[in-house]
Amino acid sequence: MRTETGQVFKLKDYRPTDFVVERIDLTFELDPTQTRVVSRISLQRRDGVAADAELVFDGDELSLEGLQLDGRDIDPALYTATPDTLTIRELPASVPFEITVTTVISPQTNTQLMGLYRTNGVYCTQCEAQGFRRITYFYDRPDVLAVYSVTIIARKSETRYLLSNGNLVSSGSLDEGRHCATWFDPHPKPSYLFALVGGDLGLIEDSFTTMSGREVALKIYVEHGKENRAGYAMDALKRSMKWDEEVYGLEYDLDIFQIVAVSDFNMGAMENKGLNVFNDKYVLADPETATDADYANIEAIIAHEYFHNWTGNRITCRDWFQLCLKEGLTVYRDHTFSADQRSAPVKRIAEIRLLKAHQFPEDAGPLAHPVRPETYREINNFYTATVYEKGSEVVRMIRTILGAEDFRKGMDLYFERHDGDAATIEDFLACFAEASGRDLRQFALWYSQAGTPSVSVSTDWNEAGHTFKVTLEQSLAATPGQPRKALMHIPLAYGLILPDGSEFAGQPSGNDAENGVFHLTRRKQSFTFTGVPERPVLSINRGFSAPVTIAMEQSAADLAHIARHDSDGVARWQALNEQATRYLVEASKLCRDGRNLPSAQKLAEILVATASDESLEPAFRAQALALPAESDIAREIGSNIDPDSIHAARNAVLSEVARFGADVFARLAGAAPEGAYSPSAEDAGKRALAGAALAYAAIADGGPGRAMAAFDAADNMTVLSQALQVLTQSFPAAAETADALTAFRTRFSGDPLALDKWYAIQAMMPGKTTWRRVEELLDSPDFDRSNPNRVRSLIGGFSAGNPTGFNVASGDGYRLLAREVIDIDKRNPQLAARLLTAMRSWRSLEAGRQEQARLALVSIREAANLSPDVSDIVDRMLD
Ligand code: 0A1
Ligand code: ZN
Repeated sequence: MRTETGQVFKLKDYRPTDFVVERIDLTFELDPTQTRVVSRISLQRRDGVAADAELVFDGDELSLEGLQLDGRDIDPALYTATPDTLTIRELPASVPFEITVTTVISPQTNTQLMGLYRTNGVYCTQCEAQGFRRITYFYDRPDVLAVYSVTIIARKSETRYLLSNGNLVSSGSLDEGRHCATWFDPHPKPSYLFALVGGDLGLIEDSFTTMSGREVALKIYVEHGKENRAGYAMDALKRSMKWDEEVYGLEYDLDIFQIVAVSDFNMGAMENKGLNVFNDKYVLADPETATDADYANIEAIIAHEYFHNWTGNRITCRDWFQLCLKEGLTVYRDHTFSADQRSAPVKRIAEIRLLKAHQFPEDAGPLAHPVRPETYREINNFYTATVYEKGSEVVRMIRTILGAEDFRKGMDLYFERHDGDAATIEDFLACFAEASGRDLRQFALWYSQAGTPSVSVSTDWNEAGHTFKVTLEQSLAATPGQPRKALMHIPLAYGLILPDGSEFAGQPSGNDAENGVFHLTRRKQSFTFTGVPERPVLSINRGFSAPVTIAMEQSAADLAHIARHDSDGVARWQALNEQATRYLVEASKLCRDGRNLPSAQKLAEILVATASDESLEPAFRAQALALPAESDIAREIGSNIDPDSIHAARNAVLSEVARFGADVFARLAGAAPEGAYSPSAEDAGKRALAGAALAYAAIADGGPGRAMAAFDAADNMTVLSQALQVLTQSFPAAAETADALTAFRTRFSGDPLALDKWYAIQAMMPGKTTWRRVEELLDSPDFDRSNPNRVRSLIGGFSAGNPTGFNVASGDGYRLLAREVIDIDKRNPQLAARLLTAMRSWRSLEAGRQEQARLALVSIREAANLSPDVSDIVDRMLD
């Protein structure tokens, strides 16, 4: 077990390796506890490197079994091997040479799920970011690109399939019931993209003909008996391949593309070249066990990993500081793919919600870091919402600034110039600057400055002169390590909506606005529109063109005007959401002070009107009905947060809306798409609307009858879990709720993914005693602490998805999390560190809870043998 070393890695310290690797030939003899790995590496000293320079390879918990130079054992005096480095001295100065490294590793006892491990009897690897060094000593860094040949030897009985990257070269039988396979990947790649799988799995197959007419074999491997749940993933894969050809002209480049679904996985999925490994949650779906959201996630993640083939694999990162080069860009690509496959505004609304829920709090707290960090202690802790989601927003802004045509030119140049490279953000930006002739130097600050900029907006209507002036002013608060910030380039899409709902077409003065976008580059800027016939309403940051917060005094009537008339659907939702947020923030504060709440009638009217507006698509109406979550309200309040008053205020509003729209909700709750279940966006939207309406209708009923009836009648997981959530959220103490939970458990006891939902739904039940329920569930016989999905469902669901339950004033929620983090850290540091980030906003709580949270964090910091992962997070949180 690695423990904390306190080492800090810095972007400015980057330098290339002393030796260049050309080829690596790996042979694995698979065995649960004694897997032998022989690695033959062709190397050459880099030009200009001193003749006495040592070769230093990375390792992690390794022990060396053999070491040769050009086939002959190396004198032990000429090398030093520790569990985490192998240093070889006196190597040839000018001629190429070959090093052979032998290690023996134990996949069965590898509980970190990094390197080679076993999950449900299947051998599988996870090498990003630094897992390869747990397999063999190597230059485990992304700028070392080599051609890999991999031979796998294993017992036939337990490994029907032996897989690695690239194309299959040969396979055959060996003695003693063993067999072997050799794979060759012609595309040079970094070690983090290496993959190996050996297991007895089920398989579904298909094929795809690329735009140049090549046939690619498509294979998805799943646990036996689950083959019929992999069809949607296969369909999503083919649509992704087609989309990348049509939208970016990018074709797949091997004869085979394989996906393996495993049940123990730390993240969502991994883009290993030609052999993606997936958390089975993001592959397996059928109507009985998966929700519409699960289908949408599968589509997005299949696309994401496939798109990495070009943005990540063909062009990779020079170092881990550049992680957003592949992740931000690939998230941007999967977002636009999903928008094209589904309703674009609804997809965008979901993205905005997610960004605000996860990235904004990260950027506002102790874990804030730039999209491209400049230092890290543990790279695993930088697979964050900032790198991924804000990274994607930054790419989206480049497109907004350049326009579609120049953006595509920039992308083309990037592929043309950097194919086969390990590149940097500077390389990436240079392509867009060159393709468009624009200066992106100020824009580049989005990569280096952490924090969410704030833009205050004021307007001035001159009735007599028919002019309308918009003044924007930007600011950016200090973040850890960045006390002072430079001015950013913020592109803000806008519209001026006239009283009749039409849009004013004129341009403002000056040249800081272009194609409906204000370019805010100075601290304060004004834009004056002339010849405006009547007082317009300003719609700003349309479509969330920049990931900023907007501070503007805008009347409820103006927001309602935007909500009704904006030509941009996302902006209409933004206005509705703003109105709801304002009311809820105010109500929560009044609740905290023990005061009466004002009427929510106006809000109720607009929500009910939107819900029943048949001209709008159902998915949009469902989004409109979803009030800001308790965590959204807390974020807006910002400090001295009392989660109980937020909960009470939000419930009061829900009740008022429910009562006001009771008839509408009762009608909508009963509506369902016609025919058999289809995961199409259209049907999913109808179910989403019915589900949102059911929640309100049940509140208006004041009892669980309607939700229980929906639960009993449900013929798919979406409707079933919606009904169960209405029961657990609104009637936690009802006998019906207990019955429904028992029925759900009985029905899905043999289905881990469905059972995960049962754990998560209970973990999110509001109230002061939920922590006790969570403790009981931790002791359930099927609560498997080694399965990350199960752990995330229960502990993650509780700590990140249950504001009142987790933040119970006694501190029991924090203590529960602390105990579990310390325990999980012994086996799986990455998982433990990620769970702990649920406490990142602890300083914005009211004083009593803050103190309880601090004590829990201190108890973690003082625990023995903490991993670098957890100590990095806890130290930053307590700093
Ligand atoms: N590159 C993957 C994410 C990923 C990162 C680290 C992992 O290690 C456990 C696994 C996956 C992606 O963006 O999908
Ligand atoms: Zn990715």
